[in-house]
Amino acid sequence: MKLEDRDKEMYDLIKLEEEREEHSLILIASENYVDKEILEVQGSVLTNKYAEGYPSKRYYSGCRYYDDIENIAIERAKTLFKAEHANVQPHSGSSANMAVFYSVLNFGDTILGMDIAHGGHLTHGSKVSFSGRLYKALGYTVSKRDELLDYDEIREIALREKPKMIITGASAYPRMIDFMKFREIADQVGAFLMADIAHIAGLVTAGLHQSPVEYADFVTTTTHKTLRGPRGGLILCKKEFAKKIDSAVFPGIQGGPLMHVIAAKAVAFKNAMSQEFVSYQDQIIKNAKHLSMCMEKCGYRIVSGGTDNHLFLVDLTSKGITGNEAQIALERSGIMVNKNLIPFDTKGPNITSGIRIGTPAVTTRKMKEKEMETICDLIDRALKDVNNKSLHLEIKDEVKALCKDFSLYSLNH
Ligand code: DSN
Repeated sequence: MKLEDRDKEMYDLIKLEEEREEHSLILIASENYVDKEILEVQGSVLTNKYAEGYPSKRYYSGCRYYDDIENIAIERAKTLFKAEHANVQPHSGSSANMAVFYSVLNFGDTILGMDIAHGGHLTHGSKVSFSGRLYKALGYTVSKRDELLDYDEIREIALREKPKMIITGASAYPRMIDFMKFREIADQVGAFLMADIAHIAGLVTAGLHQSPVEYADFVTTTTHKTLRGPRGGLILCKKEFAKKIDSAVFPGIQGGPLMHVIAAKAVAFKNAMSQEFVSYQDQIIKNAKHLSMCMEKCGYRIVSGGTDNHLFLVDLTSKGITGNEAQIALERSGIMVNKNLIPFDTKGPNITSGIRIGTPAVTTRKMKEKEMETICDLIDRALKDVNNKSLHLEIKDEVKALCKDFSLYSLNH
């Protein structure tokens, strides 16, 4: 029996979501559209099996093909990132980060990560996450002067506080990160270095952002952002930490691996080795730079003056609107962004003074600089009158027409 007949309620919601994705401009920096084969693999029979353990060391029978699948995923991850060891089992980026902490830290140890209000992630030491509750978490910020990472200041904090682990990587930082400098700082204080490249993983594999693999003891990432794979996590590390990482993931913090997701990760890693993927990453950056420049021309202040990667932050203060108001007005217009704190924000995380805009998903639709100009115009019109619902409905129709020319269904990637 088909889903439509068996559970019409759920079938209808999925169809509605398909329509939303097809007809919206997705500018949420952490989202993307996966290839059809990723959907196929994730929807396969591989979802049926328990495969606790690792290849050749499973706890259940019947894992013959799963060993091959996981080995392929591991080998591809190692090749793609030029890493000594890969663990492909983390269910998410948060699990990957948790496993790294669990592998070499004791509860109560000091960690130093990027403050979430300045672009860091929840799991880099926020008080509301396990990372800030189980460990003594300290944060570094961007500089007030230029809104960039200030490596001298990070060094000062590290020398003073002597963290056992330094965390680099961000969820909302529009500039390149110098992982070599972080390594130097970590070495000066004898700290482990973990680089969370969830956002920039695709740029890293394409050679468009410095790779942390050579510098960091641990590299974590999600597989679904710029990397355009299934929703999941990955840990890369030096050989010396391989055993510790594997046992921290299983049985440390997880039970059975999601083998359908691991197979889909392997497919994504293979896709990421292609020249087409490198060109895609290059276009993501070109689009982000162009869109941020267009918005600047329209009078929006761009945090740090622009972007080097796939995202940028817009400070809405001078426009007299909050990030929350902007998010709502844009969603009504068929444009998806997220409200985001800007450095030294005076508003809270539910209101914010800014929005975060990213170009991975629209670039997957094959949109280029010309479309970024159209998108800028659509955003600007919607934000000029955040309470004008009929205007937003008009814009939504224009968004739909633009999306039709770049239909997801016609994509052959
Ligand atoms: N929630 C993700 C983001 O949007 O950046 C990070 O995990």
